[in-house]
Amino acid sequence: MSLSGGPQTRRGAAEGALPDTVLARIRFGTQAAGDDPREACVPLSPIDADFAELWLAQAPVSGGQDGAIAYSCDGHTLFGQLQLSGDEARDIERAAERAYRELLRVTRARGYPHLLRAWNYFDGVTQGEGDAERYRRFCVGRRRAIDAPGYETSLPAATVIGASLPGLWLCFFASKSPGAAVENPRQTSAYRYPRQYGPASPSFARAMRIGPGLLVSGTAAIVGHETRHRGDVARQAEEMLANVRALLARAEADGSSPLRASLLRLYVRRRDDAAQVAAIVRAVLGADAALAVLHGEICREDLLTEIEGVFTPA
Ligand code: 3EB
Repeated sequence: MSLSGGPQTRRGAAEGALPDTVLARIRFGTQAAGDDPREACVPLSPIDADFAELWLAQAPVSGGQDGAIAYSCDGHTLFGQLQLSGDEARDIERAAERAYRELLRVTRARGYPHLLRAWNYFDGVTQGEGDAERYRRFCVGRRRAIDAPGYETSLPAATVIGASLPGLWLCFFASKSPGAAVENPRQTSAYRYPRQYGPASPSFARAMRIGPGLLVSGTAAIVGHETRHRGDVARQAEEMLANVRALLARAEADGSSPLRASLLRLYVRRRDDAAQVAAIVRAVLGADAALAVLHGEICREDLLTEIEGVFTPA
C-alpha cells in the first residue's frame, strides 16, 4: 500500500501465493493466519466475505518479528500485527496498554512513527457494568500507553469490534510521514466524548486522509455523542451512512478529489440483519466496492451496525 501516495488497495484471493507487491493481505474468519507477517485474519465469523483485502506496497517489502509484533514494511509504510491470548486479554486494560506500548516502541524504532490506522478486535467488548465494561477498560489502557501532551493531534483512524474468539487482535498501519486526521461535523470527536461514556475517552480520529485517499474509522449511528434509532437497524444504517457521507464531504472540502468506496467492512450485531443492511450500504455507497459483511459486537450495546472503509478518487 503506498499510503504516502494514497492507499492502494484491491480485492484479492484469500488463499494462494502472495505477490511481492503486497504489504498486507487481510482475510476474514476465525482460522489462524499463517507465518507470513503480511498475512492477517480478522477474528470474526464472516457472513459474506469471499475475498481478502490486498494492501499494496510501493517499494520492495521486508519484514520480520520485533518483540510481540510481526511486521512488514516498504520504506514508506509499515503493517504490524500483535495477538494476545484469551488469558493475556482477560485484563483488557492491561492488555491494551501492553499492546499499544509495544506498537509505539516498534513503530518508532523502525522509523515509522506516524500511526495511521488501527484495528482492535477482542472478546466480550460490552461485558461488565458501568466503568468496568471491557470496552471502557480497553480505552483506559490504550490511553495510558499513548498519553503525552497533545496526543489528540496524532490519533489514528480506528475500529473496535468484539472478536468471536477469546483474545486481542491488533493490526495497524504506520508511516514515515503523517496523514491528516479528519473529524466529522455531525459527531463529537471521540476523544472529546463526555464522561458518561467512560473514564478515558476513545483515542481515535474519525478518518485519516493520506494523499488523495481516505481511511474511514468504524462509523455508527452516533450523532453528537448519542446513539440514534435504538432498536431500528434500517434507520441506524441510514444514519451511519449519513456520517460517512459527511466525512467524505469534509475530506473533499479539504482538497481530496471526489471519493468512492474501494474496500468496506460492514459489521452487524445480529446475523439476521446482514442482508437488509448490506442492501442499504450498496444503494448508498455503490455496488462496486469490495464489501465484507461480518458478524461482530459493536462497542455500545445499543448500536446494531457499523461500517468502515478505504475511499479513493473516483
Ligand atoms: C463510536 O463512534 C463508535 O474506540 O477506537 C468506532 C471506531 C468506535 C473506533 C475506538 C470506537 C473506536 O464511538 C465506536
